[in-house]
Amino acid sequence: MQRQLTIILFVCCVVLVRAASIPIAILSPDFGASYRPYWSLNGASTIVNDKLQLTDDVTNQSGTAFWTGTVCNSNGFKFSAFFSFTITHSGSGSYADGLAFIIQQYANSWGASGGGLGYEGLPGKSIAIEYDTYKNSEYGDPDINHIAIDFGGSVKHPDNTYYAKSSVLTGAGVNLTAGKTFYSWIDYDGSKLQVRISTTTTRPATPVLSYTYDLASYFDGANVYYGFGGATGASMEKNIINSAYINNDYTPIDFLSNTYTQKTPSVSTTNASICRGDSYTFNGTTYTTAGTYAAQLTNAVGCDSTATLQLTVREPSSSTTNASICRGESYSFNGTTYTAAGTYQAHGTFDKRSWLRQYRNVALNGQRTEQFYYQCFNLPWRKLCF
Ligand SMILES: [Ca+2]
Ligand SMILES: [Ca+2]
Repeated sequence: MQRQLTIILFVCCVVLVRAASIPIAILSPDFGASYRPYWSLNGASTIVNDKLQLTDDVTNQSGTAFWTGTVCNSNGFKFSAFFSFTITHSGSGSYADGLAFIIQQYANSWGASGGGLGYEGLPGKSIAIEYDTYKNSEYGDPDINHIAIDFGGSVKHPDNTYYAKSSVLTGAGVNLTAGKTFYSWIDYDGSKLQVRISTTTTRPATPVLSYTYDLASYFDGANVYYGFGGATGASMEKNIINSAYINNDYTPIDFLSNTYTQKTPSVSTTNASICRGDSYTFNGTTYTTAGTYAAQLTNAVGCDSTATLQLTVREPSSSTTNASICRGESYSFNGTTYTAAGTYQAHGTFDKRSWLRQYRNVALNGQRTEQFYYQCFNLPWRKLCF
């Protein structure tokens, strides 16, 4: 009896620890062939060994990479991000300058090298979480090992509420200039933006940086691009992003409890056909020619949605019926009765069933000569051509 009970408990435990699969906005476990097409690479950025190399270990480099599709953070601009990065330097000189996680309005820009971290000077509204390995006193850097939040393309730190300095990071076991791989979580719950970092994939309970800010008001509901920047200056380092997981909701990434899948893009396709001369109205626009037309819409949850119309135009068909009658008789053609000689035209939608009836009537009337001119026609039982 004791043996049987033990087995039942084991089965229950297996069910409880099964990982949930969560669709997220950006899934890039690496930057290889399956994921490379989703990234826009700018400046010095390139893909090396299926990793995103923002800069090589050479001087005066600047590079960024952004997910090519915009992301909608409609629910109070909440988001959760997780990424892995590696910073190495082979020489004896100091590390410089660092890398940054960036949210901005453009996908094809990159900022200044050196202390600019590939972020400084980006146009429009943006925020960055920087992982800074070089002390730039002119920017208010506290040391060579700090994490900070930046706004609007500026890497200046107004005060110490914007950064976690080296003593905080070393307290979490993190030295950005140790040549190691790190794992970082950035979560925004609609009020507080928190940054966690570790040398393992287990999300730490305590953030190293917490900053309260109204990002929904700052970005004013705009869709944004997510990506990374990195830079070197007179000193250098290799800045590598190994993986990136980003969701447009507050869903802290937890690999112990969950697995992740790519969320289906919000797109739809409508196939329609019209006769030449007719028109088709799609999302408020009227089309008369064949083509593929895209409309950018806003879906039910306030996010961008792409609707595509694939419109084909059917060419009109024509036929000629030669008929003869004796004087005093009449001839009915497409619903109209004729008694005089002449050429008459009728326009309408070709109806296969009525044409078939007409063809059969002629076959039964041996006294009249009638000819039908049609292109090939697929009858239910055979193909006829005239
Ligand atoms: Ca710096
Ligand atoms: Ca800094």
